[in-house]
Amino acid sequence: MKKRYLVTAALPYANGPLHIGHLAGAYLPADIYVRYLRLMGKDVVFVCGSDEHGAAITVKARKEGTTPRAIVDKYHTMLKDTFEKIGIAFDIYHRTSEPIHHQTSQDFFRKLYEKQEFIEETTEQYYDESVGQFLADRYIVGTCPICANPDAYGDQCEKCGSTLSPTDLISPRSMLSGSVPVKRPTKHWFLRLDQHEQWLREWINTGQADGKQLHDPAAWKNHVLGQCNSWLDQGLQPRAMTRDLEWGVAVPPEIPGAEGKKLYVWLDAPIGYISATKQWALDNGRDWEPYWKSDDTALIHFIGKDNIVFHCLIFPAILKAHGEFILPVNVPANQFLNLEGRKLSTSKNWAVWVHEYCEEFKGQEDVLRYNMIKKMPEQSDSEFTWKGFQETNNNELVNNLANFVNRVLVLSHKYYNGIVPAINPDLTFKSGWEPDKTGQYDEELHLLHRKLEELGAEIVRFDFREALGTLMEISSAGNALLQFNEPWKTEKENPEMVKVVMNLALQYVAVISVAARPFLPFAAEKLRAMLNLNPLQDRGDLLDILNELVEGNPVIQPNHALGQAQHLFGRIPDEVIQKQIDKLTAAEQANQAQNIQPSPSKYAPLKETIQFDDFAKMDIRTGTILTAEKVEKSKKLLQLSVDMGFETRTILSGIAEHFTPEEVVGKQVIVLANLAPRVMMGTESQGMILFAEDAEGKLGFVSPTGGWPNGMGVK
Ligand code: B3M
Ligand code: ZN
Repeated sequence: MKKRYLVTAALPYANGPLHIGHLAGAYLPADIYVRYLRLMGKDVVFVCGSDEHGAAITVKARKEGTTPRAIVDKYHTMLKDTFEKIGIAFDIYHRTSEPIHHQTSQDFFRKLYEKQEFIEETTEQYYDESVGQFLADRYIVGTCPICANPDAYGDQCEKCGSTLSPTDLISPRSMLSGSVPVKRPTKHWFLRLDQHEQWLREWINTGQADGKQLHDPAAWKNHVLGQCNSWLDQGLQPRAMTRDLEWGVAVPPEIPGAEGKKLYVWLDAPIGYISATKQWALDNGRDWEPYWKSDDTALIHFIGKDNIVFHCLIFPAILKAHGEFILPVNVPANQFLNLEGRKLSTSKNWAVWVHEYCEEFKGQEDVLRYNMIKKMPEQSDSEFTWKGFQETNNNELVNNLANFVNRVLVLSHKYYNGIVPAINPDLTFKSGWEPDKTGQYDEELHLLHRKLEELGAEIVRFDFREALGTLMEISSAGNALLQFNEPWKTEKENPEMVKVVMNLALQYVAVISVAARPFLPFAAEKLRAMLNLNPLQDRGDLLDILNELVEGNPVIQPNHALGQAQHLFGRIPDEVIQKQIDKLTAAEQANQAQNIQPSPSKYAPLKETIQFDDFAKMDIRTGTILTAEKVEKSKKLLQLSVDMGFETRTILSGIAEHFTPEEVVGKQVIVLANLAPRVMMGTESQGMILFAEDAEGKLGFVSPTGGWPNGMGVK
């Protein structure tokens, strides 16, 4: 058992608002986990903050004709405010533009530099002569070599999902000026990830490093381990940890060649967890170091699945290379949440923005939390629909929880003037846990104790959907307790038994007022007020009631004066839901309007004019496909062997969704034969096959007529 916990949630880029996918992916699971630890009296620090560097922010600043500072100031404030409104209870929500973060990151870089954890390499990078700036990955766009998407980024093609590097792009152009970039030598510092591959593989799969058992791999999610091992199986390569950028954490100036160089955002951002902890310690007169350097600390990162490699391989390598820091004991990454059958998309405004929700559903923040937990993509992607949101609210929060609480308070005021009745605990009644089960007061309190232990175990193993279900089981059993004993009928003839039933029902409500806290923090506060109990301290409150229940003692005492009943949740009418669905329809129509090409609509816009010399560099040949097979773990790729006349080549082509292997074997094709080879899914692809693509993205073969020999030039 660890002495203390340091829990992090992924630092959101300060270049846009929060949507429900972010909430369900990283922030809500982290909040539930931390709130529970606090209720159990654990020493836990929960850190997050805005990720304010990286090309995504400078690109947005350029697009909006403003500065990166203005962008991050706007969105940091919005993000911080949204997290507060939806009840994510960080101990600190920091930001990486703060000086303490720059200092911390630079100290980290110095340490790795002094320990020779970097190799210095001068490589050819794209440079925009018209702007006078080297181009980071996101600043370069061009044609994807896999699917021929003309607007692929230098690091990723958003159309086919391939991970690219800038030199893979065909006809690269600068995002800054649209001009064709040139290559210039530039020096960067590469972290020797390859040197960490061995211990990372062992640590991920056995939990062991430096002869110590640091974590239990059985407690890690399979999809997390799977993604890490597929990266490890491809072999870890040295990775540049600096960039030529204007905005970011400067490479320590005393290091030769540091001029104009900034830390790669994925080096400085996770260090943001450490600088946030340092700031928290300064703000609270605490010592930050035990939370990051003591083996008694459990370090846990809550993230979405697109950040797994950075949190399970790259950041641990950086922490270990530094030498003074602990490693995470778990990284329970969630999968993705989809919206009305589609992937959430910031750029397409296909999203439910949390700040808009908090505006339009004021006072119903817990309803969104409840729905996000019910639909939490813990092991696989899941789906949010507004209809489902309405049904869940009306059938579960209103008909089960709110209805139960209201009945108990109203009847307690009706029969006992709002005073918790003293009872004879030996009287029996009908238990609410199963039909025809005789209930005995002490035993029922022990049953509540067991349910709370079950709920705790589910939270500790990150089964938050299960844990929410267990909470609602308590409410359902409470409803059944009333339903089976019908106090409204039996109170006259059997008042003493009814006192026991109503007292017990009040124990259920008091237990829920604490156990609901991690999931429904606002409702928990309302329940405390209805019961006229002290507000939760969020420090051991659940541990206290567990200690009472295990002894068969009540949680709310006889003769205690209750507060007034209030409606915990209200029904959501169809028109409210329809309004939200209309908003999404409008977003979809706006997208379609934006995507409609200017007429003639079926032709792609011409690219910018090139010189003959540009074309002359390309060596295009005829070839014939000899064999074709699907590439394991790739939806897009076929691996082809192509007879080039003068040799046979292996070419990976992103056509698996267009043609079966059988359809392409024997086809004569046109091949861009002098395209730099590149490794994809572990195989080197030596060239690119050209296809025609129509307005709907359908591909067609392009080949010379009349059985042309292979290897012949195409001019
Ligand atoms: N901002 C990426 C993201 O928002 C990045 C997370 C950093 S956590 C150190 O997905
Ligand atoms: Zn592509």
